[in-house]
Amino acid sequence: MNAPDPNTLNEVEQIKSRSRHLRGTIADGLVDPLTGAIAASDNALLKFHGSYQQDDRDLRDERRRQKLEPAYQFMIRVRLPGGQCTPGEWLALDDIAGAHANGTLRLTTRQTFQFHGIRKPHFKPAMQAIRAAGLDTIAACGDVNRNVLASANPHRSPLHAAAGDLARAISEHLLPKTNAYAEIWLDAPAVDPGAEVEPIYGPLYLPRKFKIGIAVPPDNDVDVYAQDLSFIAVEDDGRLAGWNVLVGGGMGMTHGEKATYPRLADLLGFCTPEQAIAVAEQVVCVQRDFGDRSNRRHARLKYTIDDRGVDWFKAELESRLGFALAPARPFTFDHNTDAFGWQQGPDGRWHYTLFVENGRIADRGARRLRAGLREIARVHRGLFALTNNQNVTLAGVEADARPAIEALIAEYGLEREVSLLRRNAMACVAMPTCALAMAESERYLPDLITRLDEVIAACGLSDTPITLRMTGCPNGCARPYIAEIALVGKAPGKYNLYLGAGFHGQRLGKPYRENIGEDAIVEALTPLLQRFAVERHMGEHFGDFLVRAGVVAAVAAGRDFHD
Ligand code: SRM
Ligand code: SF4
Repeated sequence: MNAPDPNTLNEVEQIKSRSRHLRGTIADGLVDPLTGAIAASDNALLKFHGSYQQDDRDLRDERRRQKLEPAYQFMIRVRLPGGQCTPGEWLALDDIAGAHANGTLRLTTRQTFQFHGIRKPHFKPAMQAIRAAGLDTIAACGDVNRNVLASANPHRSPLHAAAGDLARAISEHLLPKTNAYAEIWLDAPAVDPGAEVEPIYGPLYLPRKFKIGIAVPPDNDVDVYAQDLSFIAVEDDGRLAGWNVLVGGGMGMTHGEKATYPRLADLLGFCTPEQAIAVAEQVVCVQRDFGDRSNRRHARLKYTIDDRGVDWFKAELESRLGFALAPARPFTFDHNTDAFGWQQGPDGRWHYTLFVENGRIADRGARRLRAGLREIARVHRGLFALTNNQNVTLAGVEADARPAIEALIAEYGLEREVSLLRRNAMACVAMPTCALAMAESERYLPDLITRLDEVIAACGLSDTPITLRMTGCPNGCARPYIAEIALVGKAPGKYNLYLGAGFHGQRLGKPYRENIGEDAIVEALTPLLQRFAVERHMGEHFGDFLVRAGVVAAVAAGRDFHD
């Protein structure tokens, strides 16, 4: 393990180094009755435990006027590799949402649950309830390997099952080993932090977050090109032959800072099923040793690879592995979206994918999503498989169990007629909980889509799938730069518009308009959709058309994104 130069460590690295393996003073902060917050330095550590301190931004101005501290609250993110959740776990998480959080569950773009609006007195009880449900939140955030994604629904095929198994195995293998989580949240007896060892991460953990996804073609639902490390299943006669390996994807950037950019992952080669865990570990270790610990905006693996070159990275990885990756095998993706409604799997069981607009599970109006899914959890004998697009699949339904589930879907108004544009869209959380949001996203995209649907219908494009993603800031939590239409928050009510990405996430979009509001967004898109309707080739996707028609240039590499 290379020791980083202590003189160049950024502030978060210094907090980590003093933290006694992620303990800091979190435990003291939790019982401090004078504030709803915890110490600022503990905020950096809290992430490793799967939580962020936030405040309700809708209330900020009013509380400032009243000279009150912000309405502090906590977001908790569950670790759920492969997005697999049993009905019992669903019921327990639903209870926690009601007892400790804001009464909603939020399905994320990384196949797990978030709770919002947890006040300090409820914080530890919520964490304990999650553990009592058999789940945890360890490393759901922080400078470590995060929730590992897998193509949704392990019941769909043996390859999907293998992807889910690998997601769980990698997640376990790369968990931090510190006892801090058990001590702070679960009242476990304290151990001496000085005697603890993090065999994979070392004392400073990683320079930045690290993300892994595992895909089963032709679905690119995990968006392999956006992950730090991806595995793509390669099939041989219906069996898993191994995995293609990709490295160096990422979405986050900062407006106006050209040194930051989204980047698509590079294909490195192929490994056998037995080699996959070692590959994951050693990719993490290379980044641990060479990632930038002085500048957090330059600390993701994508920059390590761009600075040193893919060939250097592959050689470093292979020297640590002690074997060379085989040449990558052919693969084909054709979409990164979900298939909705009932589908039958090869074993005869049924799977029902439910559209959850922007991942928010709440009881609103006639569509009582939270109550309906709770009732389904009481009778469902299969899995709840969270998708990578903020939706949920009721997986593994026996034919004789279908009618009961269908009756509940109807009773709670869960099935909703929505346009293809809406079904394939994603929005990040943004306001009012996200501290970094510059504009609305989850709360606003539904209304914008209603307007865009009219344009799309007038163009006769209602049956043409187009991907649209919105985020409230350039960090890219809904992976916008690989959606055919992307809107990225710049200021309240204003967005940058990016166009021309590949339909299954294989090409970055390009900046098209800056800092525009709703009318200008509709005005910019309308003539392009009209041209697309008339001039497109058979089967051509919107993003491909825009590049062919010269509306935007294809982005060759992330570094060229802003030009
Ligand atoms: Fe994210 C930070 C929400 C997926 C890139 N993300 C945040 C925070 C925690 C804001 C903060 O740091 O204070 C957001 C909390 C909002 C809230 O109130 O809940 C947040 N990110 C989300 C979620 C919930 C969006 C959603 O609508 O589902 C997703 C949770 C994933 C999970 O379950 O683990 C989420 N975030 C992503 C993705 C997509 C992905 O991973 O596939 C990305 C882009 C991919 C990538 O990492 O490159 C992403 N989030 C970021 C970044 C920019 C990272 C960078 O390299 O620059 C930040 C800010 C940061 O890390 O400094 C961020
Ligand atoms: Fe917040 Fe920005 Fe992520 Fe949206 S993209 S959740 S606004 S950090």
